Amino acid sequence: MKAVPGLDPPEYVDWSEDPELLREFGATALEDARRALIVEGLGDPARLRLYEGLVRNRLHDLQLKRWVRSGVLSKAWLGPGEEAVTVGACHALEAGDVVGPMIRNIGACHERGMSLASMFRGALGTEDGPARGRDLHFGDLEQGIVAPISMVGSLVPVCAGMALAFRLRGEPKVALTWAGDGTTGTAAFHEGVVSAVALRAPLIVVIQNNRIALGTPLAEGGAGRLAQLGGGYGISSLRADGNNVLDVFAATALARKEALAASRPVFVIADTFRMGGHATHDEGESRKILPADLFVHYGRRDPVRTYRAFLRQGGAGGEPVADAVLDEIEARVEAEVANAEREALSSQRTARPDPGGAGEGVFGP
Ligand SMILES: Cc1ncc(C[n+]2csc(CCOP(=O)(O)OP(=O)(O)O)c2C)c(N)n1
Ligand SMILES: [Mg+2]
Repeated sequence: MKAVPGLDPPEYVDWSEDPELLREFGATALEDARRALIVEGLGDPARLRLYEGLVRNRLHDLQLKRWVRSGVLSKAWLGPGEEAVTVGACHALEAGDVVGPMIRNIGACHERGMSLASMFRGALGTEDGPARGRDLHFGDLEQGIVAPISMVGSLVPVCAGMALAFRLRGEPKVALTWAGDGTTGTAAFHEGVVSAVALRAPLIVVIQNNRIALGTPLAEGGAGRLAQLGGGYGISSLRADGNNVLDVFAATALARKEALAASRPVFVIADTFRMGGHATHDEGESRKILPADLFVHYGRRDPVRTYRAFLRQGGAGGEPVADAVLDEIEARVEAEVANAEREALSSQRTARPDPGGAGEGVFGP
């Protein structure tokens, strides 16, 4: 896909296909026999839907960044380089499952059914947006999307409760939430996982290790600690390459099976890297804090471009996909983003929130 200099990380602007990395991508997806069965059994339409989801997630974020640059928004929380962790996990779920995305997983909203226009209205805080202009933490419970909670870790007990409800009602559904590497240190994360174990709730927690929490890099050896985390709770941890959408998909599909069959939570530990900042305001700081070679390493493994190149080449049970097919997907999503942008900007002009209604729908002591 086309890179946008100044908006995309420089590593994506300079990106070129590397046969060795494509070989590595296919080998990772097939390394585990059970995952290989899932990946090889994915039909071409499902493989292309994964690509479409990655492109939509990337272009959604680029649109928000454009708005920051042009002064429409003051700040945006984006996830360049981490899209496969969201898209791969969402696509492994079934209808009726619920998701609890955090800011880095906003792609879960569109991949689970929200329109981009609604999401952009949410970002612009319009009265006709999902939070009616109150907050940018939005979801849509009718579509099984729990709005993010600002306090990190708090979605783990919430989703544990939802998973418990599914088990008590005898419904074969799971709740899935994401927790960053930093979030795994919170009391809420621990309480949520311990409750899910004790109450036998079919919960999936995707631990999204992007190696940093705000401005604090994951300590040396931290990835090893995360990989061991499940052992402490007596539950499985399925490690996944967070830049490989097929691997995240297959690991999550296995986690879903286990969570339902054994009525217990399962971790998927996805290793990836934050190519941007915590938000748009500290991208430069990130480049100072984190070693430059990490940006080079993960930049070469852009989850969107690498997957596109892998699809073109064919492998892991898939036929080679023509450039025209992939270009058409990108053009369709670009048009979707452009239409959604127009609709949301129009709402910004015509549907400003009424300050008099600020207290409506707010619950508190
Ligand atoms: C309980 C709580 N403490 C602190 C914060 C401020 N804060 C917001 S995001 C963040 C870092 C989270 O890091 P991580 O879990 O690794 O997720 P990432 O941002 O890397 O995706 C912090 C400290 C918060 N929102 N909630
Ligand atoms: Mg992190």
